[in-house]
Amino acid sequence: MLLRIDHVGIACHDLEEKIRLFQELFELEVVAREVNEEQGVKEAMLRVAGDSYIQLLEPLSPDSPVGRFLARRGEGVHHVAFGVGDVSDAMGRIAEKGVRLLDEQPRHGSMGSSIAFLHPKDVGGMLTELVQAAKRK
Ligand code: MC0
Repeated sequence: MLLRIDHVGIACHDLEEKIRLFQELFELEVVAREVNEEQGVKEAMLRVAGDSYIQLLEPLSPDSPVGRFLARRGEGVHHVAFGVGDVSDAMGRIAEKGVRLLDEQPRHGSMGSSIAFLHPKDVGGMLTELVQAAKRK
């Protein structure tokens, strides 16, 4: 079902500062930036290799998933995202195993992807995202 680790999402207070840190430490390149109002984040994708990324996430408000996470736990790993071929199919197969889906329908994710989140309490404490990458033109 899973094709790859698509990205690791990292919550931060200051996106520009963390972009500089990751660029400097690991010589990564920013390949996309986006404001996602629905998810309440400003984010940047830094390519690690192939189709796997570090995603840096700054909340748009304290009352957003990443804002609440920062208040409760501080900066750090917020979620792990797995690449799948068909996100609706993967959601259905995972829901059948009793895992709570946080999204009823796939939503818009970075770089034109379709995404869905799984409840962290049903995945060993790890907020998990499924990602179907946008079709390459
Ligand atoms: C909360 N919990 C977490 C967690 N956030 N555990 C692991 N990792 C996290 N990131 C734990 C809490 O500590 C709590 O445990 C329990 O889950 C329930 O939390 P809650 O009180 O319901 O807290 P809320 O209201 O902040 O909701 C958490 C929840 C929410 C995961 C349901 O953040 C959510 O729906 N997230 C999905 C959307 C999202 O995260 N979007 C931002 C990234 P205890 O033991 O205290 O009960 S958007 C993104 O990444 C896009 C742009 C993309 O990739 O393309």
